[in-house]
Amino acid sequence: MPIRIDIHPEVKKALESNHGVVALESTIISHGMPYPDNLTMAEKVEAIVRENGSVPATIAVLDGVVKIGLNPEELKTLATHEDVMKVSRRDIPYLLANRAHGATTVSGTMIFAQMAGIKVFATGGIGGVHRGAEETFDISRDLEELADIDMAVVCAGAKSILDLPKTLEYLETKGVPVLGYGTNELPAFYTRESGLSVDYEVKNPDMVASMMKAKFESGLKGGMVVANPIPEKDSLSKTYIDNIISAALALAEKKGITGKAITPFLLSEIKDRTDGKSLEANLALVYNNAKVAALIAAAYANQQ
Ligand code: PSU
Ligand code: MN
Repeated sequence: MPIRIDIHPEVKKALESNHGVVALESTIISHGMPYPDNLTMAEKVEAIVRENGSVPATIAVLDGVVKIGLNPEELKTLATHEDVMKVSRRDIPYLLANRAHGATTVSGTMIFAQMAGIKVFATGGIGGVHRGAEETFDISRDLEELADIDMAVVCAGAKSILDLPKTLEYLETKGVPVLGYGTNELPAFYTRESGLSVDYEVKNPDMVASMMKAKFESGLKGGMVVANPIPEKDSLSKTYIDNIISAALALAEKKGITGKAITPFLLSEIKDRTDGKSLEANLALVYNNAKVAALIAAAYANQQ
């Protein structure tokens, strides 16, 4: 049973004519936000990528077929269907063999984007080393794909449900540069500050494109993180959100939630505890990342 990959004609044409293409994940749609905000978000992100000179390719698996670029009806299925798996690398064999629906995490999306030849990916936040990982061993597969796959991943850093210093150490071990987009501080998703430094500050899309070219053409293997801070006006107060995250983490522990369920649980718990303010911030940072990724994809296409 060969893997079936269906590349949307618009994406195919863009790839063939060396036009910028931005991969977009689908776990954020099916498991990261409630309906209908998730669908509005998915549509708006695609529009923003287009407005900024690239073609969007939202990636998911429907009935066991890998979709690179979705039509409006397929986006709606992902946003509303009850039975959509959260898919990282280890879930792919089951998903394909059983012709199931799957929403791809950063890990899953990178794998399929690479198969299609896409080099730039926009998301909200990447997975990383979880707090308490020294006990639980919970380290997201996202970090391994970043280590292996030639791709620039634009995100708003990672939220403090993770252990950010350990996540940075892990990325260093794996040879993944963390670039701050217009900042030398690692953004922490809902906030612009984390107290931690990025490896290098980049000032514009061309600088990122040049580093991508240097890394990918030298055969070094692996990706890079482009950490793009949430716009000031949309950011939340650090002490406010950190307290809420701590409470959500304590509840997850009390309930014994582990594995792939923990990130979606925390996201939904944080949303409820902030009366939706975290969701507003999440939407704003995703839009900001889509824009920057579109500009980077266009700049990278220009340098080819
Ligand atoms: N972080 C967020 N929002 C998300 C995710 C992470 O702020 O929606 C999703 C992404 O799809 C990411 C995945 O790849 O969670 C990581 O899951 P895990 O921690 O189970 O590896
Ligand atoms: Mn995990």
